[in-house]
Amino acid sequence: TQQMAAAMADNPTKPLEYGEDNGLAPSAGATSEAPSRAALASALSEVNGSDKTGSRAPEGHNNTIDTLDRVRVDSSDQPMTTNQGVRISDNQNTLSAGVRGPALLEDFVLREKLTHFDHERIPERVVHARGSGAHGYFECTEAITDITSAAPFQEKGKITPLFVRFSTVAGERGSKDTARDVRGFAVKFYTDAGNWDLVGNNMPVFFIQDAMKFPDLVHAVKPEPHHQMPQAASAHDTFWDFVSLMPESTHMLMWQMSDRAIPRSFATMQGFGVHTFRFVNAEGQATLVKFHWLPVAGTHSLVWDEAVKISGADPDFNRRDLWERIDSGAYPQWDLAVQLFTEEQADAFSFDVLDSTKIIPEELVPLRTIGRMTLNRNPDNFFSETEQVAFCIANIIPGLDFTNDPLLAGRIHSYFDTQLLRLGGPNFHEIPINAPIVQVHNNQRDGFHRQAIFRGRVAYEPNSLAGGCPFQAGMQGFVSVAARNESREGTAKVRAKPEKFAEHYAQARLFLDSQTPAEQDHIAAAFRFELSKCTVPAVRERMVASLRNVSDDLARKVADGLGIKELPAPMPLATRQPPEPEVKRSKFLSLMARPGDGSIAGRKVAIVVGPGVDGAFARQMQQALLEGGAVGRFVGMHIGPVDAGDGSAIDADASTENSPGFLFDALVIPDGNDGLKRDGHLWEFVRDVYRHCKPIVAIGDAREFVTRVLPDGADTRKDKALILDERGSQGAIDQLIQCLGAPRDFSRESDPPRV
Ligand code: HDE
Repeated sequence: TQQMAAAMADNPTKPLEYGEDNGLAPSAGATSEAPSRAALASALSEVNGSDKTGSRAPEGHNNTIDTLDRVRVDSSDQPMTTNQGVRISDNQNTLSAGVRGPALLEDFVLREKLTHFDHERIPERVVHARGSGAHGYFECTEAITDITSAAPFQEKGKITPLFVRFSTVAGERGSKDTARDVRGFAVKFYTDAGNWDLVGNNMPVFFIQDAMKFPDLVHAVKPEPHHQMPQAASAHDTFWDFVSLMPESTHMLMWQMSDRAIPRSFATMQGFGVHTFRFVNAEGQATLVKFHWLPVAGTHSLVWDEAVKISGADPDFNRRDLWERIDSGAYPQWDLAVQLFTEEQADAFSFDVLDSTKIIPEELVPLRTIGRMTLNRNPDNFFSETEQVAFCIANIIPGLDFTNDPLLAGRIHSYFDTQLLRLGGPNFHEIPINAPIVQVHNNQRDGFHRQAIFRGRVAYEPNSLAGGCPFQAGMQGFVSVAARNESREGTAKVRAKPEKFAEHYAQARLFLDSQTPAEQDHIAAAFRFELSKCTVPAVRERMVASLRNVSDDLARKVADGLGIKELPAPMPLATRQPPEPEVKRSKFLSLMARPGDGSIAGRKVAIVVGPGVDGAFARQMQQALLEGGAVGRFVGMHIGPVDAGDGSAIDADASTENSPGFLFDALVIPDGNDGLKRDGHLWEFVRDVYRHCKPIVAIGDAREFVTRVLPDGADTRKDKALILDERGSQGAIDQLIQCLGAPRDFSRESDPPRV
């Protein structure tokens, strides 16, 4: 697997694209030890039985995604051509009748170039427009053949290639990464039984119970139609008007107002399949299942003030982080865990497992880890891969099936439908990033942009002229589970929901009560912020009335922040006798519950280097961080060489102007550094990093500077993330590394922030 991981990260053309020879190659930890293409091919076929003939690969193995190599283009050492492959002699001047004469219609080079340009844009996704993608693989760590015949889970050690796209939901394609929003977490498994798309989010529930409400929800959260504001934000009247009238969204609102809506990194967020699905074994027996992705790096988020500032300084914050993690070899990883349960168990729950506004508390059904996903290769081309990838919840494989979740039903329709417009016709499955690694055989023909050349005169079935091929696979193919009519009340046509769907608040309470006090404060502050942006008082009050059904304490805090003196009456409940919940407080719902493995991989630290800096310490710190997979960047008053105190030069690759402190996970100010202390940016660095509860290291004379800049009442003795030490001490480096790998300690926080 190690070999496999390294092999799949290889892109043999990359060095040339970056111009490795002229020193433009990415420096920090560029993907190392890339084996040759031949080595890759043999490693893959050894591990997976790579097989492009379209027949099934040997049992327990699967084909590979190296089919993409067919379409990868490397233009180094190549002359420029038209789209017809005709070499272009001059790419500067239009063909004209004389140097000052009119352009000629016959200039097919110009016309092709402009026409292609004119058609370069495709519609962005109607939701989840802004996304970032990566290639990787799934490794099965526990075969569950007794439960499912789904290809990826048939053998321990089996590798399945995949492509992942993370996204925000409301913002447009060019919007910021750190909006307060749900994140999409969509995984396309290229299995040897066809493509399986697990199209999930970083939150386990959704705003609505029925697909019928989806267009309303999206219209409410998107920029308001008259003036197209605000971009990538839910803090406006129409969103809160809608959700305050839809009590079923309350549980999701708790998640959305929590720090999960501003993840530090895609690599530090959980993913969820949200709906209840079915696993089906070879005997056709079904087990209900919920899918969870658990980040190996743990769950870590930003704080709101930080997210707001980052969105200005680096709107690509999460995208850049993902790219750099992969490029530097700090491959993001997640365990795939499942909750497995029976229909009988589901019947007994106080909530309905077909209701996507409910979780199944892990206390009721524990997680079982069955594999691990590793993202180890950046796309070669954003448009071809990340933009054109088409996820579809209907893409499932034998061993899986749906349930009657009414939200899921709408999704099964919607994803395929939307791609028809976005990707221009019914053949988008042939776009390389979407193509399965198994050969497609059917009698579908024609349509825009058809790539496959089907041979023969037969495009129908039954036939005798082609020997009956392609033939139906029968029980070898996808078979829907027969017993999946969960409608206990009969099958007469209705527009209605089961009774348990009418309870909307118990799990919102469960979530809130399971958070740490600091997280609860962040939730209250988020509600306050969002509702304070609403201009219609009735909307604010209605939302507070709804919150009273979750917690009077929360409602009071929010009301205080909005200047509402008297709490409105609680919103009437939709059910008179809400069922008693099984779990009222869960160990698993706080971000602190899964701090990760303590690794600092992928973290970024600013090491401040002004003239006279203790260069030996700065370098030692950088080296120690690098060994842990983190990046220590030398930040100077300007980029370029800085004279260290020992007469050497340190090369600053960032400046206090171009890389503000809030972009980093920690700040290190070594001893010496005189000039920098007169740089107002550095004062802001310290204040922001302190306010956002991130570690600060100050050595020697930097200690006095830092304590002067900190707000009144800052605790300089007990605060473990405030590391003030003597010059020459060794402890500071280890202390920083420990703090960096741990969740933030929010005890520094006050609301409002201290002066
Ligand atoms: Fe989506 N959703 N969705 N959604 N969704 C889309 O498909 C839709 C829902 C999710 O990176 C669209 O290709 C309906 C839940 C992700 O390309 C569209 C309903 C969950 C992505 C669509 C939902 C999701 C999408 C827009 C309610 C979490 C991005 C472009 C019935 C489990 C995938 C596209 C990517 C994208 C429809 C609700 C996740 C229009 C109708 C619940 C991660 O088809």
